[in-house]
Amino acid sequence: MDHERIVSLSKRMSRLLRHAPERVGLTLDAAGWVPVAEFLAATRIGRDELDLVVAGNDKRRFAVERGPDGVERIRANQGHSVPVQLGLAPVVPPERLFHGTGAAALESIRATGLDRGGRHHVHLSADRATAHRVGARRRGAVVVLTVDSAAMHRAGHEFFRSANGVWLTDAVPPSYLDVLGAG
Ligand code: HQG
Repeated sequence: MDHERIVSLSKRMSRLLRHAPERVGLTLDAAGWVPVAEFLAATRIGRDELDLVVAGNDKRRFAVERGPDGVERIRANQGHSVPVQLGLAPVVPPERLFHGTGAAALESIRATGLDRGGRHHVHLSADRATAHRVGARRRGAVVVLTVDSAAMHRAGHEFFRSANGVWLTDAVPPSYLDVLGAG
């Protein structure tokens, strides 16, 4: 399977497992899982294709495992807009985290901080380079904001780390953002 096909399948799988399972008649369980067999039947994706997407995914967007009932299941590791409980335990964040975005969002972010929009959490990166890649998906110039995650944590904000290393938190108030030093 060529790279383009893998990327397009991965996007389709993300859409279904994070945002719109009902589009192919699927229902996710409370933690976002769906049996692999059901997923394959509903999407007409082949088993080999699914394995390639899951194993070859640059960001480990999907998890496949056997549930307590022995049934093999799949879910997206993060990024949902449908209500799911990923069951992540709060963890102590590093001193600083990063958020990459487009210059057009800066003014609004300065005023209100980072909000989670349609997703469950604000997504933060552990390093600048990753944040830059996330921001590069936006139109226009990329800006990388530094988040004072240590201070947020001291003030009682909870942080989670998804299975693929994305840092998640509810919201980042403007006072914890270094927007001036963005770049
Ligand atoms: C922006 C990718 C104006 C925010 C990545 C972002 C990530 C504001 C956009 C994951 C704002 C939301 C998530 C405010 C936030 N005013 N704009 N107050 N607060 N924004 O796609 O972080 O490929 O929901 O800067 O690796 O870009 O999907 O979030 O630009 O982990 O696996 O609102 O997506 O992973 O956009 O990306 P998104 P994101 P995947």
